[in-house]
Amino acid sequence: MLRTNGNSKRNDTYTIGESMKRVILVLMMLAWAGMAQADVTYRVLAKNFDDGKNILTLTQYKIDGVEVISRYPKLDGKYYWVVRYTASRMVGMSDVEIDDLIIKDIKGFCRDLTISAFSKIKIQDIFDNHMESIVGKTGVLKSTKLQIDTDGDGIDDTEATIKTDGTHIESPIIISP
Ligand SMILES: [Ca+2]
Repeated sequence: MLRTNGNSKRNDTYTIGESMKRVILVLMMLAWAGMAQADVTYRVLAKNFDDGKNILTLTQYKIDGVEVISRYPKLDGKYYWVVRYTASRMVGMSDVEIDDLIIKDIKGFCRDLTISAFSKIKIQDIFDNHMESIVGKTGVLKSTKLQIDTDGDGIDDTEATIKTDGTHIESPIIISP
């Protein structure tokens, strides 16, 4: 049927092209949203000297696109975090090794920020949604067991079942060969 109508065929092709474009656009938006909303990014803003003794790196961090606020005054309107390096930590290193050392430290802080952001949301979720049945639960522990070394040879040989009233029952630990 399409073959007999050139216009119809062209319209179908056009429609498929448009919906493909829409799918690609949606995928790109999802990818962008994913990148912008669930990550920690860093940008090294500057290197500096501390009274000629230490090298400082000034690094800006963002969690989900939101700047991480620090106690330092802003640099060009940006918050930054400082790491200090002494010569002794960098002596003998190549330029690449020095870069790697600094980036490793920065990524360590990114890791801390990720864990902290994750924990903050997760703990709230657990508290709000996964502890419905804990309040009101009751139970009892009548005794508990201790493993002790009665002859002082460094190997526990006796198990004591102890109670809150000061009584206990001892039984030997059978060590299987
Ligand atoms: Ca023993």
